[in-house]
Amino acid sequence: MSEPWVYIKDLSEYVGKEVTIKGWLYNKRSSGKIHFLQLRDGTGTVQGVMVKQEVTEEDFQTVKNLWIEASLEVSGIVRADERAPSGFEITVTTLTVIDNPSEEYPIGKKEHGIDFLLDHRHLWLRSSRQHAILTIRERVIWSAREFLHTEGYLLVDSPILTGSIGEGASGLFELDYFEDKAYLAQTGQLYAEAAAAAFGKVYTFGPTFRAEKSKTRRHLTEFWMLEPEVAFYDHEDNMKLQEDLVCYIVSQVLLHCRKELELLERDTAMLERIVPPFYHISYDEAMNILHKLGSSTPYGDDFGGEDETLITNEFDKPVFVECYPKKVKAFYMKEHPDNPDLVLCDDLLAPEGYGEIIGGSQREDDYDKLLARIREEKLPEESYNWYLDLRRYGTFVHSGFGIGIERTVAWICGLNHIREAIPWPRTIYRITP
Ligand code: NSS
Repeated sequence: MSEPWVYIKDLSEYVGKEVTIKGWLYNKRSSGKIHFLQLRDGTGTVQGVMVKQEVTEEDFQTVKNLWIEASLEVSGIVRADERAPSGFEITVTTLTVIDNPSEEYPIGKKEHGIDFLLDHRHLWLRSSRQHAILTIRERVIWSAREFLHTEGYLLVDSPILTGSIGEGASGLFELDYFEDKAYLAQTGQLYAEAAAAAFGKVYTFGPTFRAEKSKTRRHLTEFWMLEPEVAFYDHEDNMKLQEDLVCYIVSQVLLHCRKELELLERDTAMLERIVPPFYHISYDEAMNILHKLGSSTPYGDDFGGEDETLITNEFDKPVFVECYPKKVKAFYMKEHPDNPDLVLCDDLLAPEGYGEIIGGSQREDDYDKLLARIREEKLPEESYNWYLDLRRYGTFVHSGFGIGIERTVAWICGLNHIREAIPWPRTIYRITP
């Protein structure tokens, strides 16, 4: 191979030059004397035009027998072409087959059911749609981390194997740990709180696990969560940080991922609206809205996915629902100073029916109240000794939240199910591939 190996995304720098692309055959069609090869290399797709008279007879015949997803090295001259989706085309000069599959690629042009696609997730990832979604996912993560880094937050990784229950005893994955039991982390929060006492502004980021038997379009058993925690931030400061972070993420996706949003046919007008201020309603107000809209969820319950959808449909931007009843929320949330039945917390609901993408709260910093809550919830007290130390030694007002990466990606991409927002979705029914 004498021509330089280049990536499809960089073709604009090689107009008029001969280059080599290494990749796969995404699609092909022929019109007797010309083959049109759709080539992809992970950075983009480009059409290779192979004219019978301009290549060897052998290369021309070879293409006739190629299956979709054959791996190839294709050399040719780069031409600017306004009609081509990428803006470029390659006039093929030579072609080397690395591997021509011995059978037809299982994912074809016909519509496949979702189970078939999920069973073939390892191949489905090669589609341009999945490429667009995962490119946006990467931008969501990158921009969130960039925002926090720039604002002086320290990333403090939290363990996945833990001995303390983070959110609640239901929904735990439990495993044998030598002579003992361990849990897969539901959250990094408790560790983030310890880190906030050490370093002030911190966040954790990693996979988290919930053994919830929820079959909804919003639930995975393994999902990625980014959890900032800030010393001396109260409930209000906490919501402001959430608003700023979400606005930054959306603005960065709009700035860098136009092509991907277009491919997904996402209505970007709805995303352009994502600027401060977001709406704020109390749990009580949310209940009133729901009851007016005919929901039968009783006062005092947590909202289901359908309730959240109903609420968000009333707003054209994200909405914070604040101060839920204590009994439906986790043990660590701070009791409301004016009403001991409520806690200082917020759920941030994304618009267009998407619902909760963030759960956050001010933390209970009073030793006695926190211990009482641990006992009320019948959590194993001994495993919270270290957590209670944070209230024994220099307790402090602090707040934080968790933003679910997949729910955020599903919303920004306009997906109707969360399973496409993660490369390898895990749900109650799926642990492979
Ligand atoms: O349970 S949360 O509401 N809150 C926490 O875990 C806190 N410990 C976070 C904190 O304050 N540091 O979950 C937070 C977010 C929630 O809003 C969703 O976006 C996402 O995590 N989440 C999920 N995504 C996908 N699947 C499931 N099952 C799921 N559960 C929560």
